[in-house]
Amino acid sequence: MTNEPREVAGSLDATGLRVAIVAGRFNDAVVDRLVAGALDTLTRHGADPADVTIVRVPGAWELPIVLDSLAAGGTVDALIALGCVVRGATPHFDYVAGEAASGCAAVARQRGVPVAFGVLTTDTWEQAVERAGGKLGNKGAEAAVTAIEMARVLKAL
Ligand code: INI
Repeated sequence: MTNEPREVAGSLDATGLRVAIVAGRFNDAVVDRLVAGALDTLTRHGADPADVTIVRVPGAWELPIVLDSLAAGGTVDALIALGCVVRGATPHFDYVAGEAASGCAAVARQRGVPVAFGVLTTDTWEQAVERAGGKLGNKGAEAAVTAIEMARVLKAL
């Protein structure tokens, strides 16, 4: 008998997974495309739309508190954070983008529920559009794939 390492990997099968998408309304023209990309990806991978909850919040700053509440509720296998923060000419960007990122990471670590980070943080509006179904793909769809894989990894551990 050979000794083989135990290898754990997550499939991309979303059948039966309960997923919540939390999306900021700020820059909603872009964020709505991220939501559509995430939803399309989840259902293409087998998720039942009835098992997907979409929660809208004012902006990226508000994402972590709602993610935390959903994770604490114990009714979701994975969370997807979607938003769009455009730098413009204000240092506000750094606070909003920074807190969104660290808050999402904290929820995942503290609650043990994966949080896929699909928050665009760009210098310009054009860069955001390119990443929301434009020539550089759809960050919402990418986040959905990550959410599925991480939900499966955690279930397989
Ligand atoms: N929220 C965003 O999601 N994106 C932004 O680009 C943004 N800018 O630029 O200010 C933004 N600000 C609002 C913030 O998320 C909060 O909703 C607000 O500060 C109230 O708490």
